Amino acid sequence: MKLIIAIVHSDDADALVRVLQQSGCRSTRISTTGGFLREGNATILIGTEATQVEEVLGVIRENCHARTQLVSPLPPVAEAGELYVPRPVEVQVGGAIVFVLDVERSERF
Ligand code: 2BA
Repeated sequence: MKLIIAIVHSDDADALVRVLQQSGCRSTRISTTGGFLREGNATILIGTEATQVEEVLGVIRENCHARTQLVSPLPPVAEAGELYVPRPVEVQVGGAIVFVLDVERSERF
């Protein structure tokens, strides 16, 4: 068995969970926060048979879209009297960051 961990944009999470459900996959959505942007995203946990992994990855690929976002970098330590004008930089977020892990054992009690 495998555990797929997918970190996705919050706006894509509902559709992804719905399509996974329609495909017969069980999933859990957790509300998470990205360490860099400090903005909400969603982490989807999907326990699945190893033979289903590629199909699940295909569903994730089709339902999660890359976006660009502007970020204002933190100001550097400035000398007194210096003026720092922050220039937003563009970063690309997602579509999805995916980890596939081996599951040693899984039980439902
Ligand atoms: P964030 O940490 O908020 O990162 C958002 C986007 O900012 C990233 O998109 C990346 O394009 C950029 N970014 C992140 N750290 C950066 C840095 N140190 N310097 C420059 N740009 C940086 P993605 O790579 O698509 O990541 C989307 C979200 O997935 C991340 O949100 C984070 O929540 C998660 N993530 C990405 N890689 C991860 C990893 N190796 N381990 C755990 N979570 C990860």
